Amino acid sequence: MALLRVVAGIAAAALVLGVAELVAVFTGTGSAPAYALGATVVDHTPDGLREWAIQSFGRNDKAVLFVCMGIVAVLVAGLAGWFERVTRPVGSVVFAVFGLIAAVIGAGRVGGFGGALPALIGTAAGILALRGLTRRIDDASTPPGSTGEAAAGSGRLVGPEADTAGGTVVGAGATAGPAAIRADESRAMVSAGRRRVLGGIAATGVLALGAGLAGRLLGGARGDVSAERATVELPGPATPLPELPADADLRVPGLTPYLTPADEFYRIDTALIVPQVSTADWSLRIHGMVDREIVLTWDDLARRTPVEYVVTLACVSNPINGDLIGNARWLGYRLDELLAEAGPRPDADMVLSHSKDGWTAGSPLAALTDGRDALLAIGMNGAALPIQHGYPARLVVPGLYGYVSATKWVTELEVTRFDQASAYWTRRGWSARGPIKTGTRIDTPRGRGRIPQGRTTIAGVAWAQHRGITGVEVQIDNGDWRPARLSTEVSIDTWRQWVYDWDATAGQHTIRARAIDDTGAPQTAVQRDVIPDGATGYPTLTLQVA
Ligand SMILES: Nc1nc2c(c(=O)[nH]1)N[C@H]1C(S)=C(S)[C@@H](COP(=O)(O)O)O[C@H]1N2
Ligand SMILES: [Mo]
Repeated sequence: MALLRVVAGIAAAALVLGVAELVAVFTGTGSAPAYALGATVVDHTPDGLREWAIQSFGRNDKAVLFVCMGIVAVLVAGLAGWFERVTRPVGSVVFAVFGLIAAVIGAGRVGGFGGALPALIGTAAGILALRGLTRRIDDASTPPGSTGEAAAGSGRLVGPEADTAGGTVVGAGATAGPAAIRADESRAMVSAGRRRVLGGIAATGVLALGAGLAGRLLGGARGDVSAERATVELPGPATPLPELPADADLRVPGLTPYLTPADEFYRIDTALIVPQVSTADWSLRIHGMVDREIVLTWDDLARRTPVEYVVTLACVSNPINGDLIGNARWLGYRLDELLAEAGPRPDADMVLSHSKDGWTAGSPLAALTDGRDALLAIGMNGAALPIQHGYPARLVVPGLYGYVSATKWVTELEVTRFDQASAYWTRRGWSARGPIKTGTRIDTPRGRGRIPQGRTTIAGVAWAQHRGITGVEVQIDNGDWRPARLSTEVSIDTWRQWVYDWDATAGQHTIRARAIDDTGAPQTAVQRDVIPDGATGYPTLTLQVA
């Protein structure tokens, strides 16, 4: 019966989540406890652990989070079920405590009592199920009538389990005569009871699954904007992007292409459920330290003419030789023009951009107004923004790491000051300012592999957004730094490919690369971690040449 109690606890907890998922269809996806708790964990994960998770699991970091939460939930629910008794509802109390916490968090995330409903109603259903299942288990452990009669016959209680409510174990066969018959009867009743328990658990499981699936389907269908995105019409840019120079992409095997396809573009955000924002509901409010607050709707944007630029976006969490960087064509509206319409006050120095899901980035006002191609982007590589990359609108600012500039699902630009406001990651220990550091990556040869002797192409990409790359140098085994050949520069806002031909000799070799930006000085050799404002150091590759 102990195992059944554990399973009953887990089934009841599944019912909590399933019912909550269904209620959340009406109160908003953000209020489902699994999501609300997960998002809270994301917001409060210590930096070291988060970086480790991003770097170990990459794109799967969110899946790993949910699996870990699932394991904890199963353990807690199992224990709650194990300890629950009809006369001693410890497990129910555990459910209630977790349910209340989830309700408070859900209300907080959705901003209202409605957000508490999924957890409250789900928990109520779960506790009812747990009570019902426990009653059946307790009954099955102590068949009705057996107590008095057996006690009369043998002076002890008959019960097959040690965990009956107040019962002691007795070997039913140990008593002879009429008592043994009664024990047989009670054994039959026990197995009938056991069937009732199993039936109850199965029914709870089916209900949980049904409610959860229905919730997911209805909720997903309700908010999903992928159909809208597929048909949304984007205006053409004022001037079409000029053809890329022929040698902007050197097309070397193993080398990252100059333009990153949208479906290969790295994705980083705190969103456990990708926000679904319809153009009909979207607007951008520019407010704070401005002369005139303005609100732009999607239709307002449609009356303007967009521009298109190529910009290389990079994540501050990108380790040396990492792939949290990508280059795309962005279609959008110049932020300097939009901000000018609102008229930022002279003493403002920061724009705190807010997303639909409550995330924020703090960009220097100067970086958005100094003439660089900072955009409110609505298109990526010739199509509407992919939902994961911020549909319908996001920010793209050349030269700033994403965490201080690239707000996806953007809804507000709050003009303010660095000494008055701080953004999501700054509150968690990252630098308030995040200019992109000059960097390079070796793309090929990859890994610690073996390569054959002879002519070998070493190649990679280098970036120093909004300053520009003027050179890349390669060093073999602590030898002299030698210049690599660069692809044609498209703009100072995008990365450049580089290639170095090497005559590989047998043995082990260490290869390093370093980029040179417009200052003429190579990037720093000092090795530093990504926290608080981006990694530094040379990418290094060790090779065995056969
Ligand atoms: N709403 C929202 N926007 C966000 C983030 C986020 O967590 N939430 N992360 C930022 C970070 S850290 C980076 S590096 C870029 C990544 O953009 P991408 O996912 O389109 O590559 O988005 C930025 N915009
Ligand atoms: Mo990032």
